[in-house]
Order: sequence, then structure tokens, then C-alpha cells
Amino acid sequence: MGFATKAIHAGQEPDPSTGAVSVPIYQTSTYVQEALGRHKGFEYARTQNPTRLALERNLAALEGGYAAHCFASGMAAIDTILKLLKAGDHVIVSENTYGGTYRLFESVLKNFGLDFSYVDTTEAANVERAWNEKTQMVFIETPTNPIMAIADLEGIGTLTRKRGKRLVVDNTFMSPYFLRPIEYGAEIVVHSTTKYLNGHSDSVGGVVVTIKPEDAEQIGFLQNAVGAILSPFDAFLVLRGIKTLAVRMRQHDENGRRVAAFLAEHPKVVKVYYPGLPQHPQHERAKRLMSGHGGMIAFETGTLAAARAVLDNVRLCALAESLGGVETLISHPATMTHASIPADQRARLGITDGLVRISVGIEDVDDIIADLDAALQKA
Ligand code: P1T
Repeated sequence: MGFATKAIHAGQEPDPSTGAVSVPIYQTSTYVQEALGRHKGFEYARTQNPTRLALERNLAALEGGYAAHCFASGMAAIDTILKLLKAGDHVIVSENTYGGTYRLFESVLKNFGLDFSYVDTTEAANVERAWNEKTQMVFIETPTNPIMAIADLEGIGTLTRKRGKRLVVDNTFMSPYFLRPIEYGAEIVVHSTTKYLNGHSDSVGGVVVTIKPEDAEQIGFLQNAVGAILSPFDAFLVLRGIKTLAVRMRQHDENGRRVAAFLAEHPKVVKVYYPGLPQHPQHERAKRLMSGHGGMIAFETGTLAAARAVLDNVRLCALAESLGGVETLISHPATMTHASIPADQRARLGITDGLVRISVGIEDVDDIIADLDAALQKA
């Protein structure tokens, strides 16, 4: 079955009681039992909900996993994955991740005895070098947010498999339409469903996809024990969004390439970070691992004043955090999404005060380019 067919049908049988084609929003907190211990597989809505279950089955199918569990946010999903570990364990992490991921690791989970090393995951050798006897997990974001570095998924996947430890990949930027990390050795895939999967900037959520029954069982246990579940209404919205994932991603990719090419030629732009450009340092790897490059672009304007001029003068592009929606969003990583990363570290990673990030939407691309061009003239 092709991807688009799976996106529309996997996990979504017509409702058995009514024939409804769309999975209904089962807005209930509990389920009546026929007799003590006799029920239809649903006992309490933190534990199971039919709308959430349909989405979970759909996402497991799209990522090629065994099971999926949906959470109230991407951060809740990432937090739950880390709860597979125990105090004293060590995790190797991509040095450039979403600022909230870094904050969760450094300002919350470190206090519970987990230890983190941050390395450049474009080279598997860096992961190998950071490995110690306590290492239990490698956590990769690819492409990284916002610098768009492409991890050596094949090399790192081989390493984690050889050592029998978990490789976790945050696949939020690519969506399973362009990249399925399980094919390269990931045992766990996580998404902020808030982004491309939902795709319409009207829901916050997260998902953890697992390939091993024992991991699926443990994530399910934690989902129920900790309780950061996705609501039935949000599950419905994400299911609805995923039906058009394939067509949306194709358009994000087409528009992304056009905007990146425009920026790369613009005299006011110092540097463009987009894996689809031939000058991107991992362009060949991106072409090999991913079937498209998507709509995420970062570009360097040189100074805070220039970045501010662009951000303050766009009219169509919306100045906002987040990404992956049908509308173009533009942001300033240093003061917005990545403000929780210390300034010296930001500078080392290239998250300068002049850096601007765009999540290219699926509007008419000429309108997006005209808006950026007009704003750049003011820079
Ligand atoms: O926002 P939430 O649904 O909790 O997801 C967190 C998250 C996880 N992983 C990646 C790669 C992300 O980009 C995010 C959230 N990112 C933004 C809000 C942003 O504007 O980059």
C-alpha cells in the first residue's frame, strides 16, 4: 500500500456502530462495563480512547513501527521516552536540537540523575567518541532545528544496533512522508504532531513510535502512569490533518526549494541553511536518506538589526514560533525557540542574532517570495 493510501486509511475502519467514515471524537472519560471484569477493551480514557487509538495505529503504520502512543505535546512525548531510563544512565544527544528539548534534558531530567553529552551527529565517529559504559540511548534530531544539519543516520544506526542500545530520532521536520528513521536503525521515533502531521497550526501534541513490543508496552505503561495523553479532539484533528500529509508535504517541498533558491541568490542574505541546496554540507546524504527536503529553511542576515528588519516588515509570513502549518511562519531562533540555550553555545552552533528561520507554507510561492523580498529590502 502506498504512503498516501496508508495516511488516509490505516487505523481508520468505518465506525462499527454507525458506519461513520470519519473516526468519531469519543469524548468520554470512562466506559460502562457489562459485568465485573467484562468490557470492550476500554476501561478509562487516560488508559485507552478509540479516537486516540485510531491515530496511534495510523502513525505506527506510517513510520513502519510496531506501535505508537500519543501525548499532549511533543515535549511530553520526549519526556516519556527518557523515562525508559534510570538515574545514572547516559544519553548522547545532537548538539543542535529544539531549545525545549535541551531545556528538558539540562534543567529537568539532569536533576533526576540522567547525564547528557551533546555532539555533532553529522559524524558517527563523534557519537562513538562520546560513548561510555553508562550510555543507554542516542537521541538525534534530523534535520536539526534550526541549522538543518543532517545526521549520519546510517552510521549511528549501525553503531547503536551493534551495541544493543536505543537510537531515538526526532522526525518532526521531515515527517514520515520524507524520512522513516526506522529504516536506518532507529528503535524509537518521536514527533511533535503539532507541526507537519497535524499541519494546520490548531493542535499541540506528540507521538512516540516503537518497534519492539517490550518498548511499546513500557511506553504504554508510562503513558497511563504519568498521564500526559492527547485529548480525543486533538487526536481527531491530527487524524484529519494526516489525510492530506502527502499532498501538503509535496507542496511544502516545492515551495521550500523555490524560497531557498531565491534566498541563496539574494544580496542581503549571507548564508542559507537548506538541505536541498547543492552547497549544503550534507546535501548528498539528504538526497540519499530522504525523498524530499521539506519547507524548513534558516538564513543568516548578518546582524540583529537586519533580522529585526525582515521580521518586522513581512506581511504575509507570520512572525510566530512553531512550524509545519499550511501558513508560512517566520521566527528568530536566538530569542524565540532557542532562547533557553546559553549564548556561547548558540554562537558556536551558528544560532546567531542575525539568523532567521522560515517554515515555508503552501500558499502561492510567488506571494511568499514577494513578501520576503520586500522585507529584505528594508534590511
Ligand atoms: O511544541 P511541542 O509539541 O511540545 O514539540 C516540541 C518539539 C519537539 N521536537 C522538535 C523538533 C520541535 O521543533 C518541537 C517544537 N518546536 C517549536 C515549537 C519550534 O518553533 O521550533
